Order: sequence, then structure tokens, then C-alpha cells
Amino acid sequence: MVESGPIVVLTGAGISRESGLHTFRDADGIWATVRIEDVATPEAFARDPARVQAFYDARRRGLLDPAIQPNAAHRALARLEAEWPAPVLLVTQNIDDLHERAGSRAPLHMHGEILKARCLACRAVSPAPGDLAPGPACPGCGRGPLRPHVVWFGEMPLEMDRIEAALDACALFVSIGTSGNVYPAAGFVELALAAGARTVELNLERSLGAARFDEGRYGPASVVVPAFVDELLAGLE
Ligand code: BV8
Repeated sequence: MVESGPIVVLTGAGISRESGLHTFRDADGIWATVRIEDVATPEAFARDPARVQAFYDARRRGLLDPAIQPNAAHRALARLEAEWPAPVLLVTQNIDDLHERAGSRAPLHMHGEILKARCLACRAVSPAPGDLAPGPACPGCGRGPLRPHVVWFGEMPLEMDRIEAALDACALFVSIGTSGNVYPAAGFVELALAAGARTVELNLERSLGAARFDEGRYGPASVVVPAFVDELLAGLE
């Protein structure tokens, strides 16, 4: 039962919207101005690396703007992690660092992290605090060119075994700020249901997978997420 069992939380771009970062599929989203095929696939990077690097360099600079700060939803999840008596695994599709800056200890970035780079030669992952173009060399092997440490379409998301094991053992699965368009993340609710978990969606509007959740609460993440966390923690008393 949820009373105090393990929790898996999945977040998407919607949780960072009120912090000032764009989502992907909203009217003002990232895919409204640029095509996935041109900037977010290995083929795009092979065809025009400068264009792909420029796309991520611009997003990285945007994230590093001091105006971009975690919001109450990020902070509420950090509080849940700290106060819940059983394991809480926070899986995020987001490549920003707002969960970490809100106090989450170890978010699992299944689609990578924009503030890290990966060497094309030795595959080492290193911090990427600034632009990757015009091409600093890998700090590990000293020779490889660097790509963003980001999972593109057609690439395998990170730590899937760990995510699937946590879903198989969870009592509660909460999906926050995601449209349910992108797999395999959009399929996690099925794994949670198969494990007998309670499944809840917290989103601005019903996602594509809304009907597969036991419950949905709709509104801005900065409102619905803290309220839900307060309710969970109050249930422990
Ligand atoms: C893979 C990093 C296989 C880059 C991203 C079936 C099974 C498996 C794969 C597939 C499949 N069908 C299709 C595929 C292929 C593909 C896919 O899913 N395509 C879709 C488009 C159909 N999947 C893949 O390619 C994945 N890889 O499957 O590999 C494989 C197997 C073997 C060997 C090798 C490979 C990889 C997918 C990862 C791609 N990378 N991101 C980057 O960030 O630039 S995905 C990208 O979409 C982001 O990570 C983003 O997080 C993610 C999902 O988007 P959302 O987060 O949901 O954002 P969106 O804008 O869509 O929605 C925002 C939501 O927030 C909305 O609902 C909105 O209402 C809400 N919202 C807005 N404001 C608020 C709010 N909510 C609350 N409060 C608010 N204020």
C-alpha cells in the first residue's frame, strides 16, 4: 500500500515551465521552432554537428541565466525524498539541473544532462559548463571531440534497468509535467500498474496517457505538486 511504500516519480519539461524553461510540445515549445530531425538525433549530429552544438549551446546558456531558478514543485519533490520513510526514485526526462538545485540528492536523468559532455573517442562524461563549440577537447583522453551528454531520438535512454527494477517494486508512481509522447518514459505507467502500484498524473492538462492513471490532478506544477506532497506526508502521521 502507498502508506509508506517505495515511490517512483517521473518528471518532464512541464515541471520546469514555471521556472522559465520552455517545454517541447506546447504552442511556445521548442519543437514549434526547430525540428527533432534537425537537432536531436545522431543523424543530425553526423550531418551538421555545428548546428546541433549551437542548439544545445543556446539552451545551456539559457539554463545558466540567473533568472532560471527551481520552483515550488522541484522543492516539494526534494522534501518528499527527504521525509518519505521508503525509497523515492526521481526519474527525470529533463536535461536541466533544477531538481539538483532544489535539493534532490540524485535525480536519474534518463535523457542525459545538458551541463555534461560526452567524448566521442573515449566516451568519458565530463562537466560542460559552457559552449561545446568551437570544440574543447575531452579532459579525459585529451583528443576526442565532445557532444552534449544528451540522449537523442533513436538512442537508448540511460539506466533503464534501474528504472524498470524500481517500477516493479513501487507502491506509488507519480508522473509530473509530461505529455506522454516520448517512449519508453510514456510506458512507465504500464509497468507501475503491472506491479500493483497506485498511479497518479500531475499535469497542466490531461496527457496522452491520462486514461491509464488511477488518478489525475490538473493545474500548474508549482501548485498541484506541493499540495500532493503535503497530502502524502500528512498521511504518515
Ligand atoms: C529509444 C533529450 C530505442 C534531448 C529527449 C516505442 C518504444 C520505444 C521507442 C519509441 C517508441 N515509439 C517511438 C519511439 C522512438 C522515440 C519516441 O518516443 N518518439 C516519439 C516522438 C514518438 N523514442 C526514442 O527515440 C527514445 N529512444 O526508444 O531508443 C532503442 C532501442 C535499442 C537500442 C537503441 C535505442 C529516446 C527518447 C529520448 C529523446 N530525447 N530529450 C533534448 O532534451 O533536447 S526527449 C524530449 O521529450 C525531452 O526529454 C522531454 O522531456 C521529452 C518528453 O517531452 P515532455 O517532457 O513530456 O515535454 P512536452 O513538451 O511533450 O510536454 C510537456 C507537458 O507539460 C505537457 O503535457 C504540458 O501540458 C505540461 N505542462 C506545461 N506547463 C506546465 C505543465 N505541467 C505542469 N505545470 C506547468 N506549468
